[in-house]
Amino acid sequence: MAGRRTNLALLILLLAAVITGFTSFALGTSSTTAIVIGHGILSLGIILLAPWKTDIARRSMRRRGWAQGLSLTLAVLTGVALLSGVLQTSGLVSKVGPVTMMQIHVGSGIGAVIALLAHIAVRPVRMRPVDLSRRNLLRGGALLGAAGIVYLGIAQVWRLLDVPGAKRRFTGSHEVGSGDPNQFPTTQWLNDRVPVIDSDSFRVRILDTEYSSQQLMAFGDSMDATLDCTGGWFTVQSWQGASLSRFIGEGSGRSILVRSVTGYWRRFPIEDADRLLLASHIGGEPLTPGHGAPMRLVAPGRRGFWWVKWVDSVTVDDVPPWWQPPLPVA
Ligand SMILES: Nc1nc2c(c(=O)[nH]1)N[C@H]1C(S)=C(S)[C@@H](COP(=O)(O)O)O[C@H]1N2
Ligand SMILES: [Mo]
Repeated sequence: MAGRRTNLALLILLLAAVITGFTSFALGTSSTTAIVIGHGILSLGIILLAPWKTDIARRSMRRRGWAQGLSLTLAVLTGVALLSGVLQTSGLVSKVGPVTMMQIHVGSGIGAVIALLAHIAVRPVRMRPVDLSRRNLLRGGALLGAAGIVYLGIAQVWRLLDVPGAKRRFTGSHEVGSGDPNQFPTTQWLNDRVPVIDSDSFRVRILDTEYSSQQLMAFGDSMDATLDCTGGWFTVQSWQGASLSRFIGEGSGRSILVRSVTGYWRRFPIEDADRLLLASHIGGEPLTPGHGAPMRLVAPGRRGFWWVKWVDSVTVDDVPPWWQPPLPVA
């Protein structure tokens, strides 16, 4: 009975941790604070249940074979995801060799879910009415309360040690090189590559007209905005170029499609036109190739993956803005 309860609690916590983790990536606007904190607390709840789970696991050790290997894989992946998550919040170690702490965290997290689904297929956990008894709900509440205290405790330790993670943004990201265009990383979403483009002859097509980067710059629009990558860092910079509202009026369609020469794209609600800047410059200097030269999108309030680089076309159509994968697929 107690074993079943622990297993069920672990299952719910892990799924909830994955859903909140995914959501804080996909949204990342000002409303995500609670989700990011919730992700931390749910995940710490998993650590608190570890002693009970170890007990259950020890008892079922007699069953050998690949099912046991699967359990072990699940335990290791969960452990790595938890450890890398806590380390990520500290900001102390951002890389292990060529991979970032956030990549380890997301990779092991996705791996853990796959192992979990396989584990459930082998050893199903069935819900019973007693699982939702008052007593069990109170137990769940107490567990989350304890996890909340651990969460605050860790935050307090980071503050006392004055580690970089003490000054995180509400998305969980750490600040790098704000105000200095040469001091923040260049990143690609998955495996996109910096294309070779001749900035002088390149033209971006906005609706039906082509513009050079000089022409864009001549519009003279400027905006201070925070680029916040799901990789776990953010930077505040000043960007120059042309606001999309100069070309796109409300009512001309439902969404704005911004495409890169690489094939990467994102779709925005038409109402966002006056909040989106097609930038050719940063801090008054031309963009570097890594940062999206000749022109890249600046999308304040949205996570970095919306900030399409090497933009070659901006079009308007009647496709609803939500008709796209929540995270880029290429
Ligand atoms: N074409 C294209 N644009 C892209 C990406 C990409 O892979 N391809 N990555 C996005 C991601 S995930 C981030 S965080 C920002 C990074 O911008 P930066 O390299 O200037 O820091 O660019 C975005 N724009
Ligand atoms: Mo990113």
